[in-house]
Amino acid sequence: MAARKEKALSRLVMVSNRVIDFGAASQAGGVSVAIYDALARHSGFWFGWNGQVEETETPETVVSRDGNHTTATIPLTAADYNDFYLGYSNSVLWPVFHNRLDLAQFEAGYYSRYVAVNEKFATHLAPLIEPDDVIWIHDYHLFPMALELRKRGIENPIGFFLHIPVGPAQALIAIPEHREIARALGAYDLVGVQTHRDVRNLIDFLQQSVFGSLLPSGRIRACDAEFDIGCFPVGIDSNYFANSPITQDGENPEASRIIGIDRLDYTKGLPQKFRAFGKLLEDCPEHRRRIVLSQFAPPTRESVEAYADIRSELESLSGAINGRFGELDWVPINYIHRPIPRSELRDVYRSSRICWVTPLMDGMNLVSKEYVASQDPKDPGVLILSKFAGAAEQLRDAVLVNPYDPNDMVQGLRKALEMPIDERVARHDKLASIVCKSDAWGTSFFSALVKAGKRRTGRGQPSARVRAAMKRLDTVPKKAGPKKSVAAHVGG
Ligand code: ADQ
Repeated sequence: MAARKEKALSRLVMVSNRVIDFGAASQAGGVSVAIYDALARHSGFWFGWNGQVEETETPETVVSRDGNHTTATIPLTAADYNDFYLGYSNSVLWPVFHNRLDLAQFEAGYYSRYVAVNEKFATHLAPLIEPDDVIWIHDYHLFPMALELRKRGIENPIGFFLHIPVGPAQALIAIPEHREIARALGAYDLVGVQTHRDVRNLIDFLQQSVFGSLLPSGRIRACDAEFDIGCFPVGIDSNYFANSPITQDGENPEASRIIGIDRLDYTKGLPQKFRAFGKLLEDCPEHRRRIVLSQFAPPTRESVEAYADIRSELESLSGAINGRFGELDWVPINYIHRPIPRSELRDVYRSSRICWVTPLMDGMNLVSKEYVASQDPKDPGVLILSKFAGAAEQLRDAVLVNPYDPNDMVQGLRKALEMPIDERVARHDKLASIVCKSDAWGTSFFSALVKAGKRRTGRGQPSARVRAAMKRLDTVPKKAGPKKSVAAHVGG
């Protein structure tokens, strides 16, 4: 296999369902962005699905390089795509982990295909692994990956990071295969989640599902295995976003822009946002003509029914609000159904007076951090953030709102619109200091994983190659970087 000849295939092995084309700006999504940024600082490669559907059960692994990045990918079959990706991953695990049991579709055949694709990934990945590699698996599509890799003799440290939130245990145990999922976690050395809320929910789930217990050492014992659970809030490359020359509301001083940037997903609270915006225009006529809501929301997973529903709901809501309040020279909601090219993102953030982030539940929410990092510190915009986004655990100085409560949403919006400059600057200073520190995500997870791997194998010192990698990571230049990790470990 071509991959075996690749000398550079070692170090940090990132595995996620989907590997993006590094050159394509349109492939928006928080997981890809986070992995891409982390791999820019580590040697290693990224393994996963290439986004193609091909009818072969024995695909070949294709290894390619783009600049410093190396990827190893395989295609999926149509059945994989339907039952593993759209089915079990996005119609069972995604809604349930976001506490939307009402949208879950438990169909026969989904779970067996979910396991089969994890087996397929493991079969193709195992031959690429070298003895000193550190393996980092991402997200809910791949819970069983470590188990499958261990079955194939892989003894390397394997970590898992869940990008989405962990819903309450009562929701999770409604998944018919919840015990299998809990058991699968036991094959990892370290399981990382975004927030302290998620750590609590995950421990609660393990206790209720498989009688897991929290040991005095801080490690978790479940299904004859011991592993660490830690909280590692995902960060962004804040230096990149801090570098925008545009000033606030540059191109249209008449109307202040309120920006929304989300994937079109029912978890993002978009109907709640549109309704609250209509209510503000209704209740506060003085703001009419003075503000525009620009909402970018590219569609994802359109073949899943709940996603088609949200699309038509938003189209009808924006149409109704624009029809009711719009005028010849002013359209209140600018609803754009495609991604912003990444190269334009920071300028759009910087030229927007407010960023309005309203998820009903979200693992972290990178948009909120990107907006903060993009602001002019002397004349910053205001972040309005749902208290149910993981980011709200860190970004306490945003204007925090409850997206379920229209009155609270309108009040938050008014507060942001009317906020005096000194308060904007004071809040932004505090937010920016936290966002700058969040660059340490990849480094802190990697270091914790290496340590957790040693605990499992009882091995002494890490090898020279792992030590060199850790040293390199410690010397990554940071803007105002703290040496200590922002992660708060439960285990060790
Ligand atoms: P997402 O649900 O995709 O991520 P988010 O964290 O907001 O959500 O990340 C979105 C990323 O994609 C951002 O970097 C953003 O700039 C980009 N993006 C989103 N919409 C875009 C658009 N319209 N045009 C261009 N770019 C767009 C998942 C979890 C989150 C978690 C991340 C990372 O659901 O909770 O924060 O992973 O762990």
